[in-house]
Amino acid sequence: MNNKNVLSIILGGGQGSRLYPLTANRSKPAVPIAGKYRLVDIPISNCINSNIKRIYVLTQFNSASLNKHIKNTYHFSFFSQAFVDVLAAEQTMKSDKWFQGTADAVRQSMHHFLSNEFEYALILSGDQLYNMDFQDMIKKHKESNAEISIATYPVNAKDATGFGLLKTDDENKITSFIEKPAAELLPDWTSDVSNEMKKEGRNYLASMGIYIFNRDLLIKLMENPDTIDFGKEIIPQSIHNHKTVSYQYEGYWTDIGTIESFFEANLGLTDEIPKFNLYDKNRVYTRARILPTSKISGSMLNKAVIADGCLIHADKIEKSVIGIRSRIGKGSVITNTYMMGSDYYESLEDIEKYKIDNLLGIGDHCKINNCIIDKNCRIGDDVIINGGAHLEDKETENYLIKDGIVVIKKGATITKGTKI
Ligand code: ADQ
Ligand code: ADP
Repeated sequence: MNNKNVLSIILGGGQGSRLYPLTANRSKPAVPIAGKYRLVDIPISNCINSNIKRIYVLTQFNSASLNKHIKNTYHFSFFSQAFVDVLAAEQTMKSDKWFQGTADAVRQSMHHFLSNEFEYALILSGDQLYNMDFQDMIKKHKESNAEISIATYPVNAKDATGFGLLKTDDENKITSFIEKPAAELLPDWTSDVSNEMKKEGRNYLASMGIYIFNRDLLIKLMENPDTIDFGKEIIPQSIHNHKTVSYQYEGYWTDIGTIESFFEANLGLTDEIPKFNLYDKNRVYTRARILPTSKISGSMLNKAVIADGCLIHADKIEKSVIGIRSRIGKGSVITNTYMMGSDYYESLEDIEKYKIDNLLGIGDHCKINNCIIDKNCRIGDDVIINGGAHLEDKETENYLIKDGIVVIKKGATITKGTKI
């Protein structure tokens, strides 16, 4: 049964500047993660696993890859009312501007949402890694007669300044809220969290940017064109006039909006027991590509996550995620690296015919460490890339260094013998 009460709205991304250069030519929801998925597969899969199957994805720019991915992945029966639709910022008679912020994105798309029957709008962020049962949140929302619910997560002082923080009364009603407070304000924002959280120093209740709004209230709040963001305006302005409750979540949840957090979240999948578990009864959906199995020769693999269709001859792959159709040559050593893989194979005939020097993938005798390699890159033989704190932030035509992580841009060629 489709849940007719709930409509899901995924905030797929603003300009995605913090994930640049991964977002140079694609919208944030289309960024590849975990070797074979796209960022947007996470919130969509959480919705489907929670039996919420009417989903809009709002995005600031319309990338062909996002549309193609959604179209090729989420097929629902002709007889069902389920859908996943991408709404990109569009010019209309009323508005000729891009989405100014999260609330503005929802406002500009309200006419699409209102053509559906729903009681509750579930608003989600598109750049988070987690596995959550939204039905439980909706149940608590109804039981508490709330007009707004916010999912919350205890965080430590280091992380607290990057989030909206809130305080609640004994009945989980939110009594105060501040968006990304300065560090000196933190002492005023501690909450009475469980002993386990206290032990970890996670004394602040952060908004996860996951909201439930009652339909009528959402319509009313969207009437004011001066409110641009949920965190900056809508939530702080609403908590005193509309019952807003906290739904405290204690599972694994992480924001993957920056290169550093994106890198860590991907490499985290190589842990013996990853915090985000893909080997679970709740599936993460993605496009079924019908690729051959991976073929590996002479390699020592340790904590390696290897997607479908790879051809690997490396000496060693350690603590790395290797994406679909990756090719890695003989004698290469790959550590702490997320290689996204390729969109296609290069045929032996083409290599011969066009005398291709730098083949798709990683060549022979390379050493790659602390690196993100976007799709369709060509890394020649004997290349050494050693990311780490010793490297300064920098950008060239082919790569960018951010927080010690070397990001090779999509389709870049790093010629034989290069050292970074
Ligand atoms: P941030 O994540 O910093 O804080 P924001 O940049 O507004 O907030 O992004 C929220 C989500 O909306 C992200 O998935 C982002 O990609 C997307 N988004 C941003 N602008 C958009 C636009 N114009 N169109 C479509 N999508 C857009 C928010 C809350 C905090 C909370 C954190 C939790 O404001 O209170 O603590 O989320 O991560
Ligand atoms: P991104 O992952 O960067 O968002 P897209 O999804 O737009 O990229 O591109 C992936 C698609 O592009 C694949 O389905 C693949 O068929 C096609 N493609 C890209 N480059 C080539 C190429 N050089 N030869 C053949 N197909 C290609």
